[in-house]
Amino acid sequence: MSVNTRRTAEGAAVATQAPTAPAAPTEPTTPATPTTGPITREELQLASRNHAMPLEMLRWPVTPLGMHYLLVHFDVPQIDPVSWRLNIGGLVNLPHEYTLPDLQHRERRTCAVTMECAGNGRSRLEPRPVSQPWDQGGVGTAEWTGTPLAPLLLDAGVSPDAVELVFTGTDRGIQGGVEHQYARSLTLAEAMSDDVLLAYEVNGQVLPPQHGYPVRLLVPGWYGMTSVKWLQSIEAIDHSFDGYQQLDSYRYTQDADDPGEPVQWIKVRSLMAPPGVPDFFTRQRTVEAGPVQLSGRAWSGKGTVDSVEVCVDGVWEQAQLQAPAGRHAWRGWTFTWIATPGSHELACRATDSTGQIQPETPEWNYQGMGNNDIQRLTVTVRE
Ligand SMILES: Nc1nc2c(c(=O)[nH]1)N[C@H]1C(S)=C(S)[C@@H](COP(=O)(O)O)O[C@H]1N2
Ligand SMILES: [Mo]
Repeated sequence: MSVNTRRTAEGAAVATQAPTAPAAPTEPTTPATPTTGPITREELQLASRNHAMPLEMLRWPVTPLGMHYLLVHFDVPQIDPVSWRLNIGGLVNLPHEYTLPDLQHRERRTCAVTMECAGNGRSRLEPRPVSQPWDQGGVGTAEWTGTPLAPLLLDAGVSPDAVELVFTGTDRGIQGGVEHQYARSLTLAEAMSDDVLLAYEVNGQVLPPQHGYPVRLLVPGWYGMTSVKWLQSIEAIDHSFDGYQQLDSYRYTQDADDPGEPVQWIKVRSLMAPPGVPDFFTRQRTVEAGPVQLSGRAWSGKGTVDSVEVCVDGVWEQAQLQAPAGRHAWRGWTFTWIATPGSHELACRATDSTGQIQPETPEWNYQGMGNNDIQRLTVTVRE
């Protein structure tokens, strides 16, 4: 398989050659090359389809539905729940076909999970990878309800020859010149983790169409691309999955030809709910002088958040931490700031139990993945 310049960021159209396909794909119009230029019409188109969580929603421990971020590569499919089936097959002893009620009648579990798009923070890189141009709001926490995946895999009897499971969604489109259904894989061990769910409800409601109705995979701790929406099949295979969303996209790479490393666990990050009142156009903040309660949330996919620090005009101090809403959910933090008149710079950063800390400046990569750089905001304090 010729990968040529196929490796690109999430959602980006890319100048590419057809790998070995007989018919050349339609020539994409946007170059994938990172740019320092203004936001393009294609980026605006993606940004308005795939909305962020407004940062004031950090005040809620569970993000209200509709305020959770959204990322859809292709079109939201329209799925008839009556004819919908989930197929489990490939290298298994007993292939299964499940209806929605079949899954709903199995063990039911609810879990608060912080999900973040791997491309969150992408537009803050320089030069900027041309794709969904997230600033910082590509994150949210929801209470997902579903059935654990592991018992379904045990029922299917995955063959000892199987090394990975491929999760395929119903949605189809073209990315990097390759037409495919959205699909991602996990190793058998990863898929058997007790945390992994097939979710059919979110925040106590039926999954809305945009979040994967009727059933999505949910892999807590991993960046969002792993949690395949509109799930249609799970297939056990005896090799490493080489689908576009696995091998070409979601890699930490330095250029178009670098195979790089796979994007997996969510890096440590904290964000602050912007204090005071915003300016409509610039979003700059204004607060009254005196004690100001700063607050926000912090999370890490692999470890647990051990500390959050707040920086006022270059001086770091510890914030107070709250208990997380769940093992895979963010935890709240607060900090009382005595605001004095003038202009001030605020920042926050988290450290997790694996020793990861947020970087001062973004760590650049070609696809704009996993940028967890420190949030900074300028606040004007009035007498
Ligand atoms: N089938 C399918 N699953 C998908 C996607 C997609 O486009 N198609 N996008 C992925 C990405 S990149 C992210 S970040 C999350 C977003 O989930 P949400 O829109 O429910 O927040 O879904 C993932 N699952
Ligand atoms: Mo994503």
